Amino acid sequence: MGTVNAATPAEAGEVLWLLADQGLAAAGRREAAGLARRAGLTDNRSADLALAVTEAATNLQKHADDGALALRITAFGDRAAVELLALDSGPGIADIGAALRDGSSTAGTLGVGLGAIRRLADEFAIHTLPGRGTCLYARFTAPPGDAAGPGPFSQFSGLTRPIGGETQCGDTWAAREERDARGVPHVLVMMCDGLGHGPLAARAADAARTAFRTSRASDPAAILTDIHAGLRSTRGAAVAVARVDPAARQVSLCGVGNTAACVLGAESRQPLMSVPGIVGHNFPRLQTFSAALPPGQVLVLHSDGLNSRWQPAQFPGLTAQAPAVVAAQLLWQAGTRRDDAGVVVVRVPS
Ligand SMILES: [Mn+2]
Repeated sequence: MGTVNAATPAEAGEVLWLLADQGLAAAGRREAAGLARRAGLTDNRSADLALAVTEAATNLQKHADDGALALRITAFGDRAAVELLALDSGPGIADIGAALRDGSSTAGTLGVGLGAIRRLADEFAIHTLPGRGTCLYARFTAPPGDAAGPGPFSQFSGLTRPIGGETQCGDTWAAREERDARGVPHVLVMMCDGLGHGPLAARAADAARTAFRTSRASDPAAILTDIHAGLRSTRGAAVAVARVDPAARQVSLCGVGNTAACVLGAESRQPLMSVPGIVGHNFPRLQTFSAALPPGQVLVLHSDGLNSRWQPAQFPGLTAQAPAVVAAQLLWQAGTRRDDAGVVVVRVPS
């Protein structure tokens, strides 16, 4: 079954993590301006992004016990965007509707507030957990046009964060939508945890992304076999590859080593198992597991930098959110800073 169209790939890129401290707004604006230039945002959109970063940073400093901004460029084909995530372990927002109303700045002084961030961004989302924190997401898309609403940006996304003290991350993800010879679409997704951390783990992660990108296979076990070949000269990794068939609402996953995967519902978590081994070095007999992907549920793959004891009931409303928000909230709430952490999420349009 030949692949005729490998459209809409997406990969983990560099994520700029900025921890909340006194200089957060200025540092955030400086990094955002650099990303806006590289992504090709117009001057007006770059200014809008700077305003959003300022407000998000001020919110974190005033209200959060612990918080961070994450900024990155996301590209799908010829479309690029700058994405802003603001994550915190603060009290949460009791009344999001009120917080989003014009003029109700949570920062008190700027007078722009969350409502302004929502108005400025091409895409905006917020997910709050009372007593535990808030995840805010805003996307600023470069010309030829904004990509708001349904489209590749809403189908899959992920997030990585390096272990404390490192800038390079050994955890990575990649995803793409393909069509088979009859034009039927499916989504392929990879989660990779390079052994250890630091530059050598990041090198294994790079090799896994390259092998995933260049593999012509469309079956998880065959793609994983290609990744194994691509990782031979690296220190190796735990890798899982999944295929989502939207029409059949079916997921199949083939994984080697310690990554986690599940179909996540509002109150359910259906695990998909990996087998022990090290991709690139100690390649076991592969096994592929399948599960249904019911409407309203999402596929989640994550590294062992997230505590596997998280429960769906701890995240009310999360499965209704965009994949970028699901990934970010899970990483922030269940991730450890003592290891690289990575999450990737696939949502099938209902
Ligand atoms: Mn790890």
